[in-house]
Order: sequence, then C-alpha cells, then structure tokens
Amino acid sequence: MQLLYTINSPYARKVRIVALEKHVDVELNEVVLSDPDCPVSQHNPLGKVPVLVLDDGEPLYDSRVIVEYLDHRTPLSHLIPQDHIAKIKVRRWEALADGVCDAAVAVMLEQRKPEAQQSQAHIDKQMGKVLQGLTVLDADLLKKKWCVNETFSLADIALGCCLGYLDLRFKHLRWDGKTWQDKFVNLAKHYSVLVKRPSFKQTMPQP
Ligand SMILES: N[C@@H](CCC(=O)N[C@@H](CS)C(=O)NCC(=O)O)C(=O)O
Repeated sequence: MQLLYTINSPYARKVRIVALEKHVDVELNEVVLSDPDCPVSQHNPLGKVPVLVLDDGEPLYDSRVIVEYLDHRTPLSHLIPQDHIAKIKVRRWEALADGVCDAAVAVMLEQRKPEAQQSQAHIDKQMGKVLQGLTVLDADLLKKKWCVNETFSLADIALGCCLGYLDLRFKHLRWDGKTWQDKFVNLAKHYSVLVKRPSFKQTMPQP
C-alpha cells in the first residue's frame, strides 16, 4: 500500500506516525499538491492528503479512516482502544487536535493571499478557535502522563502533530506576549516528551 502525503501536513504526519508505531510497512509517496500531475485527485475527489492507496487500488481517506485501518492491521498495542468509552475519548482528543489544525491551516491560507484580499475578521475568528482549542486541550491534559487512560494512544499522536504544526507555521505567535509553550505549560511538557519518540523524530516537519 502507498501513502500519498505532503511533508508538512499534520494529518499526513499523524498517519505516518501511526504506521511507524504499529510497524506497518507503507510505501511513502511525497506529492506536491500544486503540481498539475499530482496523483491525489485521481484517488481522492476532495484533492486532499493523506490518501492511502491499498494494494488492490482502493483509496482510503481521510486521516481518521486511515489511522483506524492501520491500527487494525496488527493486534499489537492498539492506538485506538478496543473499549468503547476509551475509544470515544481518544477520538474526541483527535477531533479537537485536528480541529485546531483546521483553524491554523485556514489562517495560514488566508495569510498567503495578497494583503488586500485578506480578511482580518476571518483570521481573528480562526485564531480564536486555535486559542479556545489549545485552552481546552491544556486543561484536559492537566498533569496526566498521557491523554487517555494513562496509555500512549492516537490521542497523544494527534495532539503532538497539532503542536508540531503550530511550531512550524506559527513560531512567532504570541498571546499577551506569551508563546504557546509559555501559555500552555501542560501541552508544552507533553510535547517535549512526544518529540523524543523515534516516530516523531522521523516525521519532523521541515521549515
Ligand atoms: N480532514 C482531512 C484534512 C486533510 C487536509 O486538509 N489536508 C490538506 C493538507 S494539510 C490538503 O490536502 N489540502 C489541499 C486542499 O484542501 O485542496 C484529514 O484528516 O485527512
């Protein structure tokens, strides 16, 4: 199976980390979305990465579907718990972390437009979602070692990919003069643990 991805997509990084943590072999195909020959739209009508193309040609998207597929490829150390309640908790963490990424991506796309076409109201609205999302993630994490049930899971992976994306694209972001690391100390501490894992090191976004 082959993963179509871009190096700095936080959603594709989540998939790559799950594949590494689960020791599932995936052929990596890095694409350039703006390239006219980019193969993504042949496999995903939404034209988005990541897409996992299975050996029989069937494409899987989006990242949430792909991580579930990969997690079930081997019975070893499930990243999505089997227990229903624990699974729902993990998936809510993922939904919020991905949602913060969605808002951050929207800001980045707006800021790439020529200045006269940018909407400050749209940027402020999306940045509000980033701030609210991080506030809730930080409060939910508190001093816990892992996001859910004292076990490393997809929740930690999704959170780490979200924080890695903020670090990549919004290094200069400040709230009342504070970086996200200063403002959200629980998240910063957790992130410093996550980035030591080989799966995170191998998939570090490229500035
Ligand atoms: N919900 C999707 C989001 C995927 C997504 O937005 N990917 C971005 C890259 S970070 C993309 O491919 N954007 C191209 C486009 O929207 O045309 C997922 O989790 O896979």
